[in-house]
Amino acid sequence: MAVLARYRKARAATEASSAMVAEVRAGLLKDPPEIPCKYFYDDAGSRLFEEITRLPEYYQTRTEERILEKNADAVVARFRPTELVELGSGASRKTRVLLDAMARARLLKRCVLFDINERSLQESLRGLAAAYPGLEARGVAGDFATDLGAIGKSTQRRLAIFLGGTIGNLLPSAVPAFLAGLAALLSNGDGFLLGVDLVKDPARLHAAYNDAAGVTARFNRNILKVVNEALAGDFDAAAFEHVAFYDPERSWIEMRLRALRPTRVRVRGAGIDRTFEAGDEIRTEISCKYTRASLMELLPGTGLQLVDWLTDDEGLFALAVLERDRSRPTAA
Ligand code: SAH
Ligand code: AVI
Repeated sequence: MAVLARYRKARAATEASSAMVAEVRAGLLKDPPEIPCKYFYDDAGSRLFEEITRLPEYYQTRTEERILEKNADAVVARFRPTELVELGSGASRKTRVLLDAMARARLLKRCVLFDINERSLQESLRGLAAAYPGLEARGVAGDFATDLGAIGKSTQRRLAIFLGGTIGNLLPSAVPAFLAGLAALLSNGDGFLLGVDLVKDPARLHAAYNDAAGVTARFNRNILKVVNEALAGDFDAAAFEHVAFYDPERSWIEMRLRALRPTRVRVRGAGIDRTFEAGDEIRTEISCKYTRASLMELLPGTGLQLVDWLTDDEGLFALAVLERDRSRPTAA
């Protein structure tokens, strides 16, 4: 059977880069300044994230994979999907656990990957095309906060997945609208698996974001190189140190870059010229940690309801099994 593996961009490159100018400018003018975390993921940043997933301290990836392996057949039996849709797909390794379960159930037909990094999409699509002959695989490159509509509706029964705890990188206040946007791509009774990192001992969280090998620090500083390259900036990454701490009031990890000495920065493409004093910080990421209850608070009005909650023995990570509300009319 012919293999279809293609990808397209949700927005023209010029539009995406003018969005970056506006976002980086607005972020750096904030007090305290910030750079949106989606800009971590150029090719080097995506490789560094993959390295993070293999670190002994970063329990998230391997824990989620084990939960998936244990439950994939049951999830597939429940929703009987013929099409898998993955947001923030990255290297798409865990994707295969579900594709295998769909293939075992003789349901597998289609797969849609959505990611901001085009190379990750291309490599993942190539890998899936080779591993699953006959799979109709396509990719959409875009920002899941704004471009989900580019995925389009489907007549297939869909299972959407958003793994890795990436939902935690959105502000909780932005999550309901994001979930409603995702629900609009589904039909009544379709499923959605959402990976959430759970509230736990702060020491465990601290270790996961301050690994001994310093990979997370390199990942964090890489964002300055991304800004320099895309927007003619002159950030000296060596003048900033990695900071990551758990904020128990907000239940999130916050990553920052702290200036080690006074440093002047110009980002010509974004019209920025400012000095950071020693100790000044730029927020680069939040990573929210949830409980079943705090996640459920975000669901009303989204069109999604929680039908199962799958965790590991230590309660480190959870897969929320959500269903597109059957009582709602499906959007046209
Ligand atoms: N799902 C994989 C990868 C998680 S890393 C896993 O569980 O291991 C987060 C992924 O989301 C990366 O592949 C990154 O490129 C992508 N990403 C981050 N912000 C994004 C955004 N705003 N829109 C689309 N993709 C994004
Ligand atoms: C992709 N995301 C869920 C990761 C996280 O843990 O928030 C990104 C990351 N940041 C530091 N380490 C990993």
